[in-house]
Amino acid sequence: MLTDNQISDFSELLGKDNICIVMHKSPDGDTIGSSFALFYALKHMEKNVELVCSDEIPEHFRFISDGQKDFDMLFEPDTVVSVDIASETLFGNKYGYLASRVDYAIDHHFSNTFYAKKTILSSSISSAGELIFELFSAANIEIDSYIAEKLYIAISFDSGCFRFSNTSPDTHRAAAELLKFGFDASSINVKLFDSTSLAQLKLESEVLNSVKQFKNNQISMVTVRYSQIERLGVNENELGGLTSITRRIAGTVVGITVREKSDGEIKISLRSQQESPLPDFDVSKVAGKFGGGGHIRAAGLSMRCSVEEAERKIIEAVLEEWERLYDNPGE
Ligand SMILES: [Mn+2]
Repeated sequence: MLTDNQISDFSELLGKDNICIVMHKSPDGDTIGSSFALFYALKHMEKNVELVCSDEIPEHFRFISDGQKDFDMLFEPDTVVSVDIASETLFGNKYGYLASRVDYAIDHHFSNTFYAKKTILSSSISSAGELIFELFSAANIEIDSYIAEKLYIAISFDSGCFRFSNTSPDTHRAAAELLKFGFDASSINVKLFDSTSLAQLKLESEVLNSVKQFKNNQISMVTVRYSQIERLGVNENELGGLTSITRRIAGTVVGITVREKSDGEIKISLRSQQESPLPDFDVSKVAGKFGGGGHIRAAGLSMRCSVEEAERKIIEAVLEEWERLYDNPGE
């Protein structure tokens, strides 16, 4: 449920003009879908509005951006709005300078660093798409099938097609409202979740072959080296699925994906999924120790060191938190 403050901040935003909407770097289905939905809603209100993203839209997400690949600043904005961006570093390089002048951040990450003048944050909600759906409803903004489809994509993407624990009755209610517009949800979900290139499947099988497990196989760590990505010809933009590959190993409570990028940076994704009565393993807490962030069950960070060192540091930090939580509770 939205607060009165969130609703009044959003109506204030609706009173502005010359608006620039910013997506996060390495754009995903949520930031693209929600930003496009907001963009068209503001366009329908006859606002001067533009969309930017520091990185290119990966090919498999271009059905969300209507084929658009990159974004140029078309005019100097009076108002800057970020969508789905938890912290300044996630603005990326090209539009990183906008991070210091954001008027409204619309976000659902509890690790949000409050970099914006006003932050419309709902950290219990599945996606920026669901939050924007709620804001549109509260502000009586009329949506059409185009906008509905973008919001549905955003919600389905971030909720893992309604499988992740961030999926609430409200998430389903939002999706149900949006589905009334009659777009082809089935083909959207196939594109988002079931379509993988052969090269990517080969990479996944190599990666799973080298899985390392700890604590009775409840912690799984996989490592992806840049040389593998290059050899198999997988597009670096299309590696999003690897971040949750450990989820697919039955029995995994904490999943770690260590990925070496072409520039040598090491990107680490952390995922957790525990069933009660185990207390939650908050992966954003571990990510935070290395300057990263995210949610309780999905977080990320990056390091500049060798792959081996990154593996050692992250497993050490995860084991430390594991032992505190599960092996020596109450200490
Ligand atoms: Mn999101």
